Amino acid sequence: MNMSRLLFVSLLVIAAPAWAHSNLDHSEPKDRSVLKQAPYEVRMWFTEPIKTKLSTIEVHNAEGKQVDQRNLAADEKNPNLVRLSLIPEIVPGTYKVTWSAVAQDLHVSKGSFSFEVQP
Ligand SMILES: [Cu+2]
Repeated sequence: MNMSRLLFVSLLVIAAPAWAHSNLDHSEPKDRSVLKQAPYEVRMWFTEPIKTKLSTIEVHNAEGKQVDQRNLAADEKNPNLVRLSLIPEIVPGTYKVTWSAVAQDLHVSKGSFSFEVQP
């Protein structure tokens, strides 16, 4: 086996887990966090890139009003990171993020978390 073939096989082994399904690693705001300032976006880091066109992330306030801007997109530099803008009028209260993420292998993972904005 020559070096380039060895390298190729090694890359295949390293790349294989990239097609496993994707789980939420962490988020900003964090689950159950209490914020002194209203966030302008929700960021979620997944274990693998997700298909943003097939995935859904929504943010609702306590009254059930959707307060995100429906502009879910992957970060330009980090494909595992997705961003969702919030409306500018985030007032004190509790907010719930509900998500359904479709991985490259089309497996779906779901969850929700919440955060609070203090007066
Ligand atoms: Cu999978």
